[in-house]
Amino acid sequence: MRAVLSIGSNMDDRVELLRTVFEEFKDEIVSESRVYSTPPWGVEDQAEFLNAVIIVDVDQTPLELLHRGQALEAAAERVREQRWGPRTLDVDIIEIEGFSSETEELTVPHPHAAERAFVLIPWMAADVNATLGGKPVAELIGNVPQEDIEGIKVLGSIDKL
Ligand code: A4P
Ligand code: MG
Repeated sequence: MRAVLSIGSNMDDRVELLRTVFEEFKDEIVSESRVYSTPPWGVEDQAEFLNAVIIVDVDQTPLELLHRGQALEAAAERVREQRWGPRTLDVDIIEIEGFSSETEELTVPHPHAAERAFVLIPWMAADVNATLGGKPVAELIGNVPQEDIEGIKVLGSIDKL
């Protein structure tokens, strides 16, 4: 099963926290973006995030993959205080090839992906032909506010950070 993961951190050692996800999936990564610094979306009064997108091929069910991401969040001592608020590590499943779900536990495709430059820009970098809901990600990027895009900066590949 092929899945697109969006990972983010805006607390503690952000690079090392993102690295735990790259490490966890190292044998299953098909493609990955570099790490980006991104202005906070949703709740703007919080620290800058680091974000990346990883495309994985896993021999697992969607819920098993979700739980694997949640185990990484737990290992990062993730506490859930505020919606869209600060977090040590967030592992979101953006899309799973040939699968959709609308339960509270797992909503895929991710309902906010199309509005989020911090997802779309790294995703297109990992897969230039990516589509979401039948639309090219490149086209969706054209619909997000310009200021969201302008604030995003490439930091570099995880191996070099
Ligand atoms: N869940 C349902 N669908 C999914 C999915 N596709 N992937 C469930 C992952 N989890 C999914 O997750 C709460 C529940 O969502 C889980 O129990 C899982 O079963 P959560 O991560 O605690 O909370 P949330 O509802 O996703 O809200 P959260 O995490 O507060 O917001 P988001 O939507 O994850 O956004 N700005 C920048 N620049 N970069 C960021 O990374 N992240 C957020 C958080 C806000 N602003 C940001 C960033
Ligand atoms: Mg989340």
